[in-house]
Amino acid sequence: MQEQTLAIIKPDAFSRNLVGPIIAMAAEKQLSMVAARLLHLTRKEVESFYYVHRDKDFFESLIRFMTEGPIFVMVLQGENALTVWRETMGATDPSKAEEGTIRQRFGESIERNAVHGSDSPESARFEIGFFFTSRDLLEGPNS
Ligand code: FUP
Repeated sequence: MQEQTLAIIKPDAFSRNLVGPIIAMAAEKQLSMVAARLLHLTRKEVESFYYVHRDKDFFESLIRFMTEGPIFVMVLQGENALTVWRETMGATDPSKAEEGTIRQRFGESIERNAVHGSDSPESARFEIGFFFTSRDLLEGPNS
């Protein structure tokens, strides 16, 4: 099934110039970029994006991290894109991530874990809509 997922290269990876290597890893898995933006999130934006985690004790720290520098946000499209991208990222905690995954290679901690990927079709819809309009998508419903 062709799917679209929202992927973020987080401030830790962006600041270490890892956008290129991470995009290359997506391409190797046949995931195509159909939209992309560079931006530096505000506190309010991170609070909304990570709304489901608002009651967690790591929330404050997560906001500080996600606002510390620019991020690269993209929509990846391909066969089973959600699962394929999550497998390419590896486990949330880099110390538990499989060999060769992005988080195992580039993640520094459970918080500074290099990348984000939508975890369900519902969150993919919300997250893509959070950053992009259908006009931004190369192969969206309006193209
Ligand atoms: P994931 O879907 O793998 O990104 O993981 P979660 O949705 O569980 O968590 C979202 C983000 O919250 C993680 F990417 C990093 C942060 N987090 C922490 O900082 N500490 C934790 O213990 C768990 C998650």
